[in-house]
Amino acid sequence: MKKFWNEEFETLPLEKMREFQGQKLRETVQWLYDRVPFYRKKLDEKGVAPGDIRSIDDISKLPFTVKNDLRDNYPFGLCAVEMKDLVRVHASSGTTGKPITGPYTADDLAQWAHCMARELWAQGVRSDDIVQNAYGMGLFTGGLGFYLGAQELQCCLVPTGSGMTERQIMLMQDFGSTVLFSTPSYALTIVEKAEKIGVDLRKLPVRIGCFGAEPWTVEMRKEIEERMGIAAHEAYGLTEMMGPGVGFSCEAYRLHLNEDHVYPEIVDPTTLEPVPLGEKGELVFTALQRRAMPLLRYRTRDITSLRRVACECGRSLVVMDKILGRSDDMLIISGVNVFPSQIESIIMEFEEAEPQYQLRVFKKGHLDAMRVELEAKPEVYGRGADAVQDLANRIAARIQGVVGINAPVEVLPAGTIARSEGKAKRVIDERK
Ligand code: DLL
Repeated sequence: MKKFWNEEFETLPLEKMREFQGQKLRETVQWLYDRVPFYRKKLDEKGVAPGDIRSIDDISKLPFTVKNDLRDNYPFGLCAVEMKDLVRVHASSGTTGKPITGPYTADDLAQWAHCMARELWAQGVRSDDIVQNAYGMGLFTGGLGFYLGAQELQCCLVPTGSGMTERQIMLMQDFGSTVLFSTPSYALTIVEKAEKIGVDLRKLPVRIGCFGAEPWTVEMRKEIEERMGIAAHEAYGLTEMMGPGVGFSCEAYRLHLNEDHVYPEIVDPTTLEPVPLGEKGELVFTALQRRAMPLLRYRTRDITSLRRVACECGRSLVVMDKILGRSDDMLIISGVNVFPSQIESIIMEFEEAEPQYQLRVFKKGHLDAMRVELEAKPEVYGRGADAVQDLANRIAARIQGVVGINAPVEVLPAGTIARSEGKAKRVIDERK
């Protein structure tokens, strides 16, 4: 039984990997210099010629790319190929204005399928699986990206898309789905609905979940695993780099990056200097093999760290820690940096709390303040108002102790917090 989808690259020794990355970087820089005026100008300004890129270490000579560069060149200004050579365009909406486009050549699409196949294989998906794809199908890369992977493995794909949760559960029962693809928050919505209508998902054939597209804590993973009776795996990616397929968790639940396709760096978001392995900073990616719109040193805004680990799964691919949050989601409450995921971890420590929460950010004088809203398990409400208030007080005290901020906690009536069908909205900004 083969252990890896692509043994050569998934287990390539570091030195060989770096050699390969260097060669691909050189090709990509030349490709962009010859075809994309934006990059030619940027490289000229830095005084860097494609020939100066001799090894992967030379990446530090290259300019960064930021989200605004994509917006300014919307929709296809950064494309390195003609429109006739594109076979697909995805896009991500973001919060404001024009979307970010993700164009693919036929070869880019094949690479994407390959990266997705590595992921699904590592997570235990096989050709006899019935996979229910509940990621949004459309411009979002989740649905069609996972479709490509499932196709590559020749699974039986059920493209439900997200939403219509009762129907998801019915199909899961009727078709005997063995794998679920969705965001973690939507998986939780499915669990909750199933419990409500009296369906025990743990008794169904579903055994693997491939969840991603938003931050979630280890505690949240365990909760979903227990309530669904599955192994909950992780997918990481972004539209600008292909979509899902950038990183995937293995049997040891470590998230490996496909670093032969996307070269990762961690930099200090203010100085843009690289930080040492294991230290937190902003994740930056360079596309090494793409042709339609490869980006150089793209600042993702995601905050995490990288590690070189002798992983028991046998992969040598670099390991990425959980995404703590995005630098633009980072809240500064009474001078303390707070990521929603830190609050999630604390809430999940409390058995009486549901894993449903929202952070409301508002102005208190000149400073930002935050209120935490969550729901309690039904039995807590049964114990009366004092029990509900007591839970709120204990969570607030724990947040004070761990994060060091004074944030009021409100336990809302069951079902008040909007349930997610895609990416959950955790922060409600009332500052404007
Ligand atoms: O979310 C691609 C994707 C689809 C990944 C399905 C995994 C599964 P975008 O919509 O462009 O692409 O959003 C990218 O989502 O920069 C992170 O902030 C966040 N994100 C994605 N995966 C994870 C994850 C898709 N596993 C942005 N953990 C990224 C934390 C994640 N954040």
